[in-house]
Amino acid sequence: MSQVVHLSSLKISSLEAPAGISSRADASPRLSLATLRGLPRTVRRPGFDVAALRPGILHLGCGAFHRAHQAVFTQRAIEAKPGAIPPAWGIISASLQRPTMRDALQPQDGLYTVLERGPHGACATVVGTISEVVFAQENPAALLARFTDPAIRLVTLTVTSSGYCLDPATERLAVHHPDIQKDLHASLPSSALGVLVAGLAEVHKAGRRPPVVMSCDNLPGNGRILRQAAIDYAALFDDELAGWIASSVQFPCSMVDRITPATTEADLGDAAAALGVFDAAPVCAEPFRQWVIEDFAGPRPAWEAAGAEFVPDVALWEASKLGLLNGTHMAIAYLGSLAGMQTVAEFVEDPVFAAYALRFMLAEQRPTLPPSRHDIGAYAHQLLRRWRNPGIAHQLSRVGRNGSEKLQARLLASVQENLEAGRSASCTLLAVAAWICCASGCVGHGHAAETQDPLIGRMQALGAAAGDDAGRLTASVLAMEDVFGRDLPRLEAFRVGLTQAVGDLQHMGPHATVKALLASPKQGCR
Ligand code: CS2
Repeated sequence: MSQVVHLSSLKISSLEAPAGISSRADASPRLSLATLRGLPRTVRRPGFDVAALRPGILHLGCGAFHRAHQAVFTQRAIEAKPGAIPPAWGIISASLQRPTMRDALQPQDGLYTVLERGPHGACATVVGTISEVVFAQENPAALLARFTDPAIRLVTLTVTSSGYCLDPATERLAVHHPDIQKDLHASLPSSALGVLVAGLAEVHKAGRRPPVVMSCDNLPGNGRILRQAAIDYAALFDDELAGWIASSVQFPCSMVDRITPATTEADLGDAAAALGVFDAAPVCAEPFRQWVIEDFAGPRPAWEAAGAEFVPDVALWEASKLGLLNGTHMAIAYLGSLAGMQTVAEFVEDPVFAAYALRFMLAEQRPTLPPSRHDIGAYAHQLLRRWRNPGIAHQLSRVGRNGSEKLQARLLASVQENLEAGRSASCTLLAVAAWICCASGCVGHGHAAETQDPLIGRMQALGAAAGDDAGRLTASVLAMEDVFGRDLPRLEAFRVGLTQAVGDLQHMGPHATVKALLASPKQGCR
């Protein structure tokens, strides 16, 4: 049973913890197997022998989301099967880009704290399922050796949509992507796709049964996309391997959900206060967590005992989550930034913006979902409650990162479908327009905010050339085929609506623009 601890501070600093380790690490004793037993009783500890845990999963991308989601589900699943001695399903987690997590977790024997923050308080749980962290760039050979260990039955990924190195127009591997090119010329790979295919190649060479490979990223049909990207990568040098991956490796799709903001200095302080020892890698998350996984064959943790659902097809869950949660997140990130706000909660506390978010979800995303018995109205209202959670300071700057790579699945697909069906898409057009204003720097009466995006240089140049001419800005941005494709910019209703929305945002600012939009006739919003 978890116990609620009222942690010293629920006020969140906007400062991200520098490199995950603070100077306080030197002064206090550290969270580790040695200090685990002495933790206060208010802290929930792993209900199994952490030191005896045997690895069964290799994970690529040891970020905050993985540690707040899959590692927690796995801990609960192991706890639900006390008979398995010594317990299996420890996770070997690979950091692909930075050594930060390896450096933070290694001295802690892989242990870290999840600070679960709800509206009425927080509780601290120490998670013990990460058996080892490997930094791929420093030690690709070690990572490959772990991959080919026959005990590894599952390979999972959280590398964000950018980590798949996809061509947005085709959703196939972008062969000329610098990370892919670098890997193709290196003796050992370090990109997610490179590591995955090199690992599978070794397993194939050894004539062994391949592990099940599961994407846990927010992409539509994430398993199918990953499977195709792995086949494309392998086909660059070995057709036979590509064929074996296509015929023998399972890539189930999955829908993952838990709001997990970046760890802040305040979180480090709260974790230390709850534990009485220093933890360099705490992660904070909302109480809600969901995982819907496409059925697959083969051994796995009893994740269903931890609340995961196994279903024949995750498409509906995926579509609702991407459209309603992740799509609205983008609208919130850019409109909220233009309004000078910092967090998702701040945005949905404003009644005008909250009404906009609801209309966006119910009138524009709902009609594009596959037919089902799911209560999408209830889902949308639950999302509003989750976003309002005062314990979670989800930074708009973080939610709005890499928008150019996320627009297609989260906003553009539904705009196109709605406009082609003759339905309204004005809320979604406004969200796309807000991204254009933020990324180009042409914010008019809105607040300027730093936007992180791989295309930021191109967007800023287009903004500088267009000045305050909304028509010119929109036309030049729509010519970016790698973001908008060819078909959508040809739709007159899209071009005209988007130009109007960019102009309105620049002249009236986000709040007055949203108010005016809400005054226009409603469609299907309950
Ligand atoms: C967010 C997601 O940053 C983003 O793109 O929309 O990280 C979101 O918080 C998670 O998918 C919630 O499960």
